[in-house]
Amino acid sequence: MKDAQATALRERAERVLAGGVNSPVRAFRAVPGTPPAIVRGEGAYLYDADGNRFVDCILAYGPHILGHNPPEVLAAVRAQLERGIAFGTTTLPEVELAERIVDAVPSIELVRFVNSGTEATMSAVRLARAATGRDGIVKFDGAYHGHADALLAGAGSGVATLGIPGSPGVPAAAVAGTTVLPYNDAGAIADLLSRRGEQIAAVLVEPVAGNMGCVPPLPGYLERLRSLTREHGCLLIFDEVMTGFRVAYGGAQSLYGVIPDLTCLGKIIGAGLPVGAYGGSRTLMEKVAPSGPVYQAGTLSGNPLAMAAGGAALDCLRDGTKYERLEQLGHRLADGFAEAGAAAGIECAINRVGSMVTPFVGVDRVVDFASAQRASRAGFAHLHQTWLEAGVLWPPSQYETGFLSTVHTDQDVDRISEMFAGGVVAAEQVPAL
Ligand code: KE4
Repeated sequence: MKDAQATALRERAERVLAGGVNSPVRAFRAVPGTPPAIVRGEGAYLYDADGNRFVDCILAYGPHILGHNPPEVLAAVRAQLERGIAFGTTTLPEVELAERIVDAVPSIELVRFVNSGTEATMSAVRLARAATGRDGIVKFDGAYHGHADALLAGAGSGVATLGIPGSPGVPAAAVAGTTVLPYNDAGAIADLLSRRGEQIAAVLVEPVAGNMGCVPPLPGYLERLRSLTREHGCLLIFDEVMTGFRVAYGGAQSLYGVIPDLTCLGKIIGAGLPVGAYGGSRTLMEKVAPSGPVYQAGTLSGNPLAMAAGGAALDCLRDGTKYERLEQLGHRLADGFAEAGAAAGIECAINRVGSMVTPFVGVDRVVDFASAQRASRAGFAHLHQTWLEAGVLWPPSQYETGFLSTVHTDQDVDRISEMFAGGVVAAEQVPAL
C-alpha cells in the first residue's frame, strides 16, 4: 500500500509542481523507489498515510536535531502563533534568537537573519566583496552553498546528485570570479593565493563538508585556511548552515578552534521553519544596510514563528549534554557500519563528525569530492533501497549526509546497521535496479 500512496502523491505532485518536488534531491532520482508519502513526523520517526513508520535519518536535511515536533519547540511556536505570524517590525523573538547566536558562535558579534542558507551565503559573499574591494571567491569542489549563481560552480548536494555541471541560466560572467579548488588540499589553496591572493575577497568553506557526503577536514586544514586567508587579506567564511549547532553548540568553529571572519547559519536555528543567517564582527556587519551601504533585505527575514522555534531549539541544546548523546549515537552507528562492511568483506569508508554520518561503499578513504565520486553509487542506491524497504529513510544520494537526532534510540541505530549489513554489497554484486 505504501507504494500505491507514494505513487499517487508523486503523480499528483508532478501535475502541478516542477519535477513533482520543491527541491530536487527529494525526487529520489539517484536511487530506486518512490519517495514515501509522509503525513506525520514524531520524534525520530516519519509516518505515511497508512501508518507505516520510518526511522528518519534525513531529518529535513538537518534542522531536526531534536527529532520531529519536540514539545519545547511546538510550545514556543504555538505561543507565538497566538500573538501573530509576521509584523514587519522588530520583535522580541528575533532579538532573543540573535542574543543566543551571538553568545554561542565565536565569530559572531552581529547577525542578520534571512530566509534560507542560500540567502545567507549569497549575502556573506556580497559583504566580503564590499569589505575587501575584491571580486574573487574561492569555493571547494563538491561543496554546496545554496543556489546563488556565483556559488553553483562545482556544487555538491543536488547538483552533484543529478550530475548537473553547474546550471544552465548561470551566465559565465556570474561564475567568472569563482575559483573551485579541491577540498582538504592545503597546497592547492596556498598556490592559488600566492598567485592571485590580492584578487580574492573570500574563501568560502563548509568546515565539515556535508554535501559530498560527510567529509571531515584533515588535521590542520582549517587552521591553514585561516592563516593563508589572513596572510593574503582575504576573508574566511564558514558555511555552517549544516554544521551550526549540529557538531557542537558553537558549531564547527568551536569544535575545531578555528574562527572565521563570517559565518553562515540555517537549518537548526529555525528548527524546521524557513531561516538563514550570516554574522561576523561588528566592524564587518555594520557595513550591511541600513548601518552601511551593503544592501540586503527580506520581507519575512526574522519571521517571529521561525525565531521562536529556533530559540526554543537552542535552549534545549545549550547545556551541551545532548551533544554527548549525539556523539554516542553517531559512534554506535559508524561502528555498526564498519563492522557490517568488514563482515561482508566489502571495502567501506565510514565518515563521521558527531551525528553527521556517510557510508561510502567500495572505497577505503574519502577526503574530497574526487574520492567521494569513486565510491559505488550503484552500491549506495542498493543500500538506500534496502533501507527504504526496511523502514529506514536515509538521504537519497551518496552526496548527502545522514543525520541522527537526540531522540533516536540505540535500537533505532542498531536496526539501521543491521539493514546496512543486508544492503551493503560489492559493486559487481549489485542486482540490476
Ligand atoms: P538552503 O538555501 O537550501 O536553505 O541552504 C543552502 C545550503 C547552504 N549551505 C549548506 C552547507 C547547505 O547544506 C545548504 C543546503 N543543504 C541541502 C542538503 N545538503 C539542502 C537540501 C535541499 O537542497 O533540498
